[in-house]
Amino acid sequence: MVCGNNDFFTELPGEFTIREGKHIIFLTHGHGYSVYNGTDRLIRRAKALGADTVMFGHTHCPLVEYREGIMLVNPGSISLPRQQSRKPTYIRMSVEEDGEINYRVYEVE
Ligand SMILES: [Mn+2]
Repeated sequence: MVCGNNDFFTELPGEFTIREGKHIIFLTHGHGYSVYNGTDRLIRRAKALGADTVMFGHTHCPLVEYREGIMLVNPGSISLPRQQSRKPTYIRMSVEEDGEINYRVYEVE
């Protein structure tokens, strides 16, 4: 877990990277990277950290998109979805035996 913009009394880290399967994943809530204005800053930070995947939140809009060599992953929100459909979403991540990772967005009906 990482600290969000409303987590005022927490020891959670603001961001970190982990290795999973074949990938290096950069985790951040995203509010420090202007994610409402796009993912350019997230991508730049991921590249600087040597990561190939970014997991973030903050927008409450689900996203699984491969751009500029970086996999961008946002599960959206179960409680306060903000994408057009306003359907609660989450992501299931599966790490395959060969180390590849698949992400799939699920909508809660
Ligand atoms: Mn937020």
